[in-house]
Amino acid sequence: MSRLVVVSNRIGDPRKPSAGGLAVALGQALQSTGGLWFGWSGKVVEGGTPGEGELHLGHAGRVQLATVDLCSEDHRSYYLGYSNGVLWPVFHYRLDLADFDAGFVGGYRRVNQMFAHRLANLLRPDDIIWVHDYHLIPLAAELRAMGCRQRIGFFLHIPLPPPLILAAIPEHDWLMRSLFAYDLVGFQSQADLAHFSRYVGHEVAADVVDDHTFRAFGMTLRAQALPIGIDVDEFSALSRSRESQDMFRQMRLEYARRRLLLGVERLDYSKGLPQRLRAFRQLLQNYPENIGSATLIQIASPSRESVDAYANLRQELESLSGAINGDFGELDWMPVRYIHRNVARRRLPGLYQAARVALVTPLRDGMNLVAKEFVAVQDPGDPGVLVLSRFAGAAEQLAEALQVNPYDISRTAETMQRALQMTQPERQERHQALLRRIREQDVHWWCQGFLDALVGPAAG
Ligand code: ADQ
Repeated sequence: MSRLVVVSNRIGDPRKPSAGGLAVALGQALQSTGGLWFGWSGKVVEGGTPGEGELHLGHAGRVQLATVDLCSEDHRSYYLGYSNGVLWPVFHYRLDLADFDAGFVGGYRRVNQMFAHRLANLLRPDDIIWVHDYHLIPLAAELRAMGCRQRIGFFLHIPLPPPLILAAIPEHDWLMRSLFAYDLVGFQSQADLAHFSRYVGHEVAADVVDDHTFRAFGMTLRAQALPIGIDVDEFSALSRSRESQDMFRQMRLEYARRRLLLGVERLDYSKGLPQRLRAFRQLLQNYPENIGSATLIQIASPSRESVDAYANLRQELESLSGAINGDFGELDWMPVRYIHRNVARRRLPGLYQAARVALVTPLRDGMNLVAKEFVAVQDPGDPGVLVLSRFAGAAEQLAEALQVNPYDISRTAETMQRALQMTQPERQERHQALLRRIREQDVHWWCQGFLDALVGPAAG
């Protein structure tokens, strides 16, 4: 059996429960082949030389770990600058937030070259290489330039926007050309795949052989939509942990007379948080029976705080939630609990179980795993309701959720009300259908599906 090599910006220790379903699934795939996981160590070396990160080798069980440090300049330009200040906003349709002229692309290219050099020395001829996400788009092209002939696949965890949005990136042609160095490119949704097909058809005049096969620059690429899932059993097991059950009991006690609506995400402008708070305000205004009862718990964990757009968003959320509490709160009831902290992964299931409604209303999201985690741990006899943005990748799979356009504040408020009032039989029926799909298309299905497509017959 060939060895699997996973490359991602950050690597997780697959043995730790805090690692999450993706790390667990990749960890299992890596364990079975005695594989290698390569990525940034998470360490930033002040004043080091750009493009010269130290390599560290270690082990997690049978998995070999190889990590590289970044110097502060590479961290600034590759990670904060190009990955999170250009690619992240544009791929989430936010051209207004992209910082195109700061010259970050040099650092992005340099770090990809450095990763390729460090990795190439560790590769064996029959390795299968799986590269993850927008930080590493040009990695395969760099590896190929160094003579690597292994099969290389790429999975984009965030959305791919329509061609004219993508084309606003000054280096879009270089980025998209780099994708052709992969044998297989995976997207989260059919919509992303359709954008890719249109882009390469128009901008590159690629030969679109069929829905999944594209020829350009003398290379052939397969592209596929393969929605990422969660590890349902692992997450359900977590819901039986003491920490999770303590959390559930605490919440039930504290909010015994309330109906909880819950939002959980990283604090990010793609997640639609200001719109969600405005819709919640309208819920209280338009349906006053919720006053004294409906409580929104909004967890928004700190993320990329040194990027300006994130600091502004934090202020906006504090002011919106403060205003709702000031206008509607009572001595014994605060409508919004806004918490700018991480929740330990072991406690999350208990929080999901205590909520009557989950609000997953991003303006744009590659997939959104919170939606799936919420469904996975509901009590099938008395489940909560998922309110889901039609602009999350998960919306293609989760048709039985109550879907909303998060920009439409009053309809979102109406849908929150509908979710709060939904009868038990309707909740059960929707939940059953959602859970079935989440189980069928879980993270192991996703992982195996990608690897089968990657090692399948050569694209030609
Ligand atoms: P993210 O944007 O980080 O990931 P998401 O899929 O919602 O988003 O969450 C990933 C994990 O983080 C989940 O397991 C969730 O439980 C956890 N998490 C989120 N907020 C948390 C919080 N405040 N406290 C504790 N845990 C929290 C990117 C893409 C997504 C895509 C994933 C996987 O942006 O669209 O679903 O990758 O491909």
